[in-house]
Amino acid sequence: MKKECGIITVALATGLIANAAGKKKANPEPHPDQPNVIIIYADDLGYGDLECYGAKNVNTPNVNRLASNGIRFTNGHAVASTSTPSRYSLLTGEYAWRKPNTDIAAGNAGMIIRPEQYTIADMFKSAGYKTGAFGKWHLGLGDKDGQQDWNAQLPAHLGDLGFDYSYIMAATADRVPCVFIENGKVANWDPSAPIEVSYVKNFPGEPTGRDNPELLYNLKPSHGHDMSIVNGISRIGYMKGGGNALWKDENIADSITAHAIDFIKENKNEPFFMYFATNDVHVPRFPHDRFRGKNKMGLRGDAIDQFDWTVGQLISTLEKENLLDNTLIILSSDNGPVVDDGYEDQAEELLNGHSPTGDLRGGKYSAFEGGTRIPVIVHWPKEIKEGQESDALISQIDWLASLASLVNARIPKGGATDSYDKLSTLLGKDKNDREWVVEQANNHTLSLRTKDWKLIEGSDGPAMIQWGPKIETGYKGHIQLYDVSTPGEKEDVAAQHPQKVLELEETLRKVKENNYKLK
Ligand code: NG6
Ligand code: CA
Repeated sequence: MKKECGIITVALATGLIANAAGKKKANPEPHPDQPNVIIIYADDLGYGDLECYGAKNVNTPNVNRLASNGIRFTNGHAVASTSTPSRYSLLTGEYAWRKPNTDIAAGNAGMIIRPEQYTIADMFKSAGYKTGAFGKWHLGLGDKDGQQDWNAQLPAHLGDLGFDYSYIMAATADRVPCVFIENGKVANWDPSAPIEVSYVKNFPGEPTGRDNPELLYNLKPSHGHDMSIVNGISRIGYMKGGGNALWKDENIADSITAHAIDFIKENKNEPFFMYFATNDVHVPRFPHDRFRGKNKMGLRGDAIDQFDWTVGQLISTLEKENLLDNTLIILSSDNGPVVDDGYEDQAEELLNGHSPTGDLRGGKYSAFEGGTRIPVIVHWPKEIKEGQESDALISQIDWLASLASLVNARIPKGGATDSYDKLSTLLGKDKNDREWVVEQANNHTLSLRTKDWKLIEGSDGPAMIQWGPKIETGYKGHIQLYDVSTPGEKEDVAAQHPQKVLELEETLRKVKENNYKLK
């Protein structure tokens, strides 16, 4: 069931704009000059993984071009150091830690954002935009965990969240089901191979990575990822069937890019919003053979190069359609980088001096900066001067409200409550720092980050990730304070600055209780 009340409220709130005579009239039509908006959201791409952020061993000319013709942000933050909570927060404007069951989702999780919740797609739709989502979803589908019938239309999907069109992977490439879902149905569904999925037990007679390593002709796991085998790669979870609908990892980037290009072409005459979430550079890294084996860092480097190619395809489509000038592109990542995240892809051995986090400490999963400080590039030739750099403190939590301000959408009461309008900073009109940003680590430790300081809550987690990746978590049994005016979080200075600790602790407490509003 679609959110009837929500729609009426949004339509009333946003459909009224002043006409030339100053009278209010209902106007669902977008303004003819409204820009298209594309969020290009990479997966696990680190602060140091792009040439324009200092990386040496990769080829990212297309991303570099966006940066040099737009704004490169050096103090941009994702909301969490893993995918599901980060994406939840970006898409709803609500911190994931306020809501249970927003941790890394299984491939058969029920839809985490519920239909009645307000989303960034609802916001754009209310302003007359066509909305599309492509690539990695990882926020569940269907009404209940594990109850999906993958052979029929799913009862709850992105169409219920404001997306007119979607072509997505249910979770991640390392989680079953390994099929694309188009508008809530398995794309290219194969009646001869009905799909079954379980995260509890295997289906009789189906091979697994654990029992049949001889079938792993593309990639072997280094930790975990030893359940069902699809395309010679074992995954997390069990699945049966799929037949022609099963993806080939080497074609994932091509496939989501082709669908996104079609969406751009089909909607070139009206403003559109596109959430374009790549599978790159998440594991299993198995890019197309145009890229595979080409980068000296091996598959992780190949995946970064493939990500850049994808960006180039979108840019050249926009150029051909004469849309580039009035399209706002925001390029970023869902969380910080990880090197070995569970497959023998030699990412560790072949780094060749490359530092995925740049000079930040920690990485994906962690409470340190490497977990959440990510590249952010904003490009909009019509409105943004080229060659800018901004060190303003910004967070992805604010993108919903900022973009609402851009397209004159009014957010209904109770929607996107943690998101603030920071549009002028995002468009480079000022360099005002957010007063603070809140960040969530894998074990739910929260940090409060200001321009100069970072407070990390106490927690009893281990100092290092325990299951494989060699990453410092940033967890300690007591509060830590770092001076982040220089990178690296080298020394905990909580003892030297008790007043600062108290002040930041108090702010974080109020944010948690939801009674601290930004100025
Ligand atoms: C972990 C997976 C890791 C990755 C991560 C989610 C294992 C051993 N590790 O549990 O490979 O899938 O979840 O990554 O299973 S994220 O970027 O989508 O948050
Ligand atoms: Ca991720």
